[in-house]
Amino acid sequence: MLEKSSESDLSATAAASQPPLDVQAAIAEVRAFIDPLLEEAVDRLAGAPERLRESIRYALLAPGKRLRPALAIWAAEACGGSRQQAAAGAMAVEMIHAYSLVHDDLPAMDDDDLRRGRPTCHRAFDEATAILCGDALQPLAFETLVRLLPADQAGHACGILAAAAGAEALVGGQAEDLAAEQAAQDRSTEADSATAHLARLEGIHRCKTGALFLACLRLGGLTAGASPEQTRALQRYGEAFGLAFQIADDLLDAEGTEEAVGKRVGKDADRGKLTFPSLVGLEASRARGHALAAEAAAACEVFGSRGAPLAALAHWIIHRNH
Ligand code: GRG
Repeated sequence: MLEKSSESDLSATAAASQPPLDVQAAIAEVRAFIDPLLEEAVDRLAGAPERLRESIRYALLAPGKRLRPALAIWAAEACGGSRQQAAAGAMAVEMIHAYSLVHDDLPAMDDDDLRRGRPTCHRAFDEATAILCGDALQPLAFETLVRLLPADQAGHACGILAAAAGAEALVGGQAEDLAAEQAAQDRSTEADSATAHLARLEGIHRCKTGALFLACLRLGGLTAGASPEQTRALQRYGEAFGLAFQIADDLLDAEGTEEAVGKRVGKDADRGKLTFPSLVGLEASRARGHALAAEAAAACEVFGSRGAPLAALAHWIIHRNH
């Protein structure tokens, strides 16, 4: 399904005439490709203390959706590259993502017991091990890029990932999110207008969630030698996708079940957190999510049929129930 398309496939007309893509099956295919590579990266840590290594295996190979590897691989394929070329970037972003989830679940942050349908890392192991597990996943991501990418791509790839994971993106977004939660509890921002709240919320999500999604697409594009036009399309796709994903995540927290989502739900409302549904309501949130998904899919037109998995994922993301 995700094999490289022949030249005759390349027009948007051809894309439109193809059968709809089964996103779940395509994601399962990505997982079957990437998980053995992630497992191998953990096995390579033979010199690490066993408990630490097993916590890394537990966090990294937990049954998540593997959306970030899928984005990196499908971005590369959209630009005419291969999944093999995209593999290092796909592995590295999943390592950063896994670390961020482990740390986010810690008692000092979200204090969660359930993640990806299983006890969180600090529950399955202990708090110190979970902190160290996240600490170890970060250098592992950069080591993976340097070890597996051609020398002329590795430095650029490390820069892309470092920017997305750093204080002006993922970590900064988390800090802002924690501060916003505290402010909501203190009721110190009550005077702010809904527009100001919405702008703050979108800023948090651009950093906390969107930056890593964009990094997946940039890494995929880099490894495939994307043209400037393709790079711009990936950027446009990523910006719309990131926000659509977050709106869907908020909707799942408001309406989903713990069984389907694999983590505690309803916690945003419990904590008075800023979310799209709390600011604009469920229906308007859903409508915005669908509009953003359509915008992301439209950005894929430049790729012809090779962009079909990315386009289908954008629609799936807002319809998903987990
Ligand atoms: C601790 C630096 C640091 C950052 C944490 C990832 C994160 C930032 C917080 C997680 C809390 C959360 C629900 C964020 C919203 C978006 C998000 C990252 C959801 C989880 O991503 P999925 O749905 O997860 O792709 P799976 O488990 O499928 O990989």
